Amino acid sequence: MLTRIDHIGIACFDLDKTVEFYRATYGFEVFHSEVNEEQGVREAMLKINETSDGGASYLQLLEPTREDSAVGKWLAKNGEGVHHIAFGTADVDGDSEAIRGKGVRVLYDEPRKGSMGSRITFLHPKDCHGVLTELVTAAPPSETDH
Ligand code: V0V
Ligand code: CO
Repeated sequence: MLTRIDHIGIACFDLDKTVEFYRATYGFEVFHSEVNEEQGVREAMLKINETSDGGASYLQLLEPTREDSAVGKWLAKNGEGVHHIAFGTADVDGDSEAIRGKGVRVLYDEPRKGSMGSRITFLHPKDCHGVLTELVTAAPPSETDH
């Protein structure tokens, strides 16, 4: 069951400048940052609020580490902006299989490593009315590394 907006992924050319915009304009601070080489991103998570399911909602600012990454290709075509939305679930395996069974393309056979030790998968934007959609199961609090 999808229980929250886990994050909104925003593609940017310059992570440091974009982080500074969100800090100066809204007062959001970086909660966590990391490089995910598999996904080809350098990212900063800005926590917006905690949610009643024990999780939280974030903005995820994404700068590509290479031009041929998903975010690099998308930025070259579209410029900066909202790249994906992510729903939080306690069971990314079960929920993604159920959604696959409805005929939506799930991009990975098994969930992969996401931000802060989470497990993530993506649904093809062409099957989701133009929205690249991610499903996230957060790491248990003890495993969160930030
Ligand atoms: C591509 N398209 C999109 C899109 N990216 N539509 C909406 N939102 C997006 N973000 C459209 C694109 O305009 C094309 O439509 C069509 O899909 C095929 O795109 P393409 O440019 O040829 O690119 P592909 O097919 O090589 O790759 C697209 C997919 C790729 C979605 C398959 O971006 C992907 O694998 N994404 C999942 C991984 C990811 O995004 N990682 C970065 C975030 P037309 O022109 O044919 O109509 S990592 C992350 O979120 C982490 C680590 C986390 O949360 O923890
Ligand atoms: Co994401």
